[in-house]
Amino acid sequence: MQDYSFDDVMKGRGSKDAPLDTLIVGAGMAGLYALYHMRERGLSAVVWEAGDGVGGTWHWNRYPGCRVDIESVEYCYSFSDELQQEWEWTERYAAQPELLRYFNHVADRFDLRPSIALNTRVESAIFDEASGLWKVTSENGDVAFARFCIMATGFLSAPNQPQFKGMEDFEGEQYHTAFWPREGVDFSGKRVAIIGTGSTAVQAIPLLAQQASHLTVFQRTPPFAVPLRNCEMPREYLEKVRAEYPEWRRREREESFGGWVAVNFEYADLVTKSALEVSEEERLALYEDRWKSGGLAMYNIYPDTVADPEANATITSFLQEKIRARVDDPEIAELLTPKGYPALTKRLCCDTNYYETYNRDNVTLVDISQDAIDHISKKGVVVAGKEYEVDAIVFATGFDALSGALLRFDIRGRDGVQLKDHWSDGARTALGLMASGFPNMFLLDGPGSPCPLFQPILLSEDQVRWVGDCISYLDGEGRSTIEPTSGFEDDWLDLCSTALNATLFPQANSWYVGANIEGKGPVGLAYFGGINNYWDHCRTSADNGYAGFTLGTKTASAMAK
Ligand code: NA7
Repeated sequence: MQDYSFDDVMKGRGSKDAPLDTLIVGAGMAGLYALYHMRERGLSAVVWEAGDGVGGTWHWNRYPGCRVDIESVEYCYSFSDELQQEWEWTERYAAQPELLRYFNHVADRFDLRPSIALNTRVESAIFDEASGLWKVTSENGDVAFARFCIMATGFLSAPNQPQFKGMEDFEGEQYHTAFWPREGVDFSGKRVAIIGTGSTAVQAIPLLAQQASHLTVFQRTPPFAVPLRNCEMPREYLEKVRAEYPEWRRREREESFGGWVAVNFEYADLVTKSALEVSEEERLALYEDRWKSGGLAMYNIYPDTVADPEANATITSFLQEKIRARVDDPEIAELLTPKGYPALTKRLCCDTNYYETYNRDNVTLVDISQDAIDHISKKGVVVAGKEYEVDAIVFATGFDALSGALLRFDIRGRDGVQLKDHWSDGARTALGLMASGFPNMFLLDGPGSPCPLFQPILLSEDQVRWVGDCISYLDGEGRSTIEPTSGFEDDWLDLCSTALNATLFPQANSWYVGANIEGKGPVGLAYFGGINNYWDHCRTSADNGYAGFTLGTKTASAMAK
């Protein structure tokens, strides 16, 4: 692996007179493929990446237990069959180090590194109307100009760090799971607090409990967690999927959530019935089968479980009983059993010995659903007048999802309008791909896309192709800019809201709908109308000369160049 200096990456590229075709922000899963694809199209492309390595999510999240909860054979790129055939996944669900190796391998195998400027955090991206170019500036003071800006900034990449009173007074150590020290942390003999019980905490808690002298878990909302059932990758399964990849990928794209096809090391049969159409016996047998399969297979089930309260109640009570059965102390079991919101509407967590961890003597569960954390003292966490003394606090408090990363730097479109102002009432996009007033700026896995309910690698691959086709179209037609009309953006927002409101998802305070961040949701932050419908909309627009978008001609000053 050889990384290149900023100057090497940018050599002779990206000036106002010789702009880049594309500047891509972020070297995670979406940005790496965007770079590959734009190059394949003969477009110039560079990536600016804030971190000192590639891999995005898997570069930053290094907390104990961090692993993907979509099967490894599915949670990987599909664009290169050679890559699919050669990468040797070692576990059914890859752990963070293996995923990081994979994305580094991709960067090397496709010779992407010479075009990736690491340690280059974007400070601003400003559309210059006179030239029709994006001017991008890094925190280091570097400047580049590009015809198109592709935001591959990640949908779970802006960590949510609640500001508790007194945090700065705490005398022990504090960590956020999304900024985990590279060298790891040794909690042996220490009293540790963890705040949050989402997917991240559910992965970390069993391992923290094994190491710490005592672990205190502060739980605001109990999650629904199901066993992951990770194991070494069965050789014959890997071979089978490799032999059948075209069909797996087709089904992932067309019939499922893009990577949640596998059940019991097989394709899942697509269930189209209502949960209420079948006998209780049949329904429970299917739930049991999915539960035994492990992981997100519980989603791959009667579709009305996410739309109809009565149908949902059947899976909610099934999962509640599974939780109670795993915890020895009935009072703790009740605290751990979610009530008051439908199962599946907060993302299911996938666990390895999560509930059993509460049967250990060195673990305390503190319910903060009624009495929130009051403050952090010098010695620990204070709730309802009681101080829990600890040596370290771990914040597993999630992310400002989808729009968060795009609002943490200065993006300005036409007339100097800032994206944060354009989105002051919530993120608005057309097709999840562009925002009105921000010409030639594309979003990958962004707000208004189906990303939260789809496998993000596959979605971004397909979005990148849409973007590539769009740029080729513009170039072919001699057009210099594309941007959605505000009417199209309004319509898309309406569609997102209508689709969302036809589901039970707004009933939970989750990142899916922005409700985990104060003042943000619940909003139609994503497209919940189904992946096939999503691509119908995207294709229809493209096939009709990008209907819903305004295409600009070259400005006089740009023509002169
Ligand atoms: P999540 O799922 O958003 O979980 C964050 C957790 O932190 C959740 O339990 C929150 O409680 C809790 N939280 C957040 N702020 C606070 C405050 N102020 N006080 C107490 N507790 C708080 O994030 P994850 O990182 O676990 O997972 C994100 C996704 O990554 C996951 O869905 C997978 O797709 C991968 P709450 O539930 O809001 O009451």
